[in-house]
Amino acid sequence: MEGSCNANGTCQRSFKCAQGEVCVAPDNHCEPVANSACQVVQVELRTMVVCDLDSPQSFQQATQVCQAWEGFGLASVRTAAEVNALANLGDWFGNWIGYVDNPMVSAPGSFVWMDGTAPAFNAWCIGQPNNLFAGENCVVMDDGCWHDVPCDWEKEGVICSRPDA
Ligand SMILES: [Ca+2]
Repeated sequence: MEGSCNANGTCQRSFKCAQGEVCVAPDNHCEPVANSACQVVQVELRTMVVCDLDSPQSFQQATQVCQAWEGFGLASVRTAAEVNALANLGDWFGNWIGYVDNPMVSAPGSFVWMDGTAPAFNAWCIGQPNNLFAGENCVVMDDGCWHDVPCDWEKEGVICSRPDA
């Protein structure tokens, strides 16, 4: 549908591309997301997008992968049931999620969810977080538990969710 999104490629507030489509500039139309490595999955009561990409991506790039899906960002994971549901999805070698150690908003080592979810639940792997490389401010979910890792590490797995669902 042409003219449905803004010149910068983002959808207008009143219009959303169909699930699995993104707004594409400069014609401002919706078309299927180029990377078919992403799939929409139901995780407990939430809708998530799980990607097993063809090439490794940094945390920053993974954020953009999620933002290509209207309304989505890197995922929050809120319950053990969600962790279990996600454990065998995505990429075997790790999946970026939206949990970050941001010294600007909390003490070092205090991770926060990018979508504002209260950090009441965690699923750290044994011995994590350990800030091993003196700056492990991003988090990868791998085989059902979480590791803090440097944000410039590259992973093929990306998990996205919406803040309100
Ligand atoms: Ca670590």
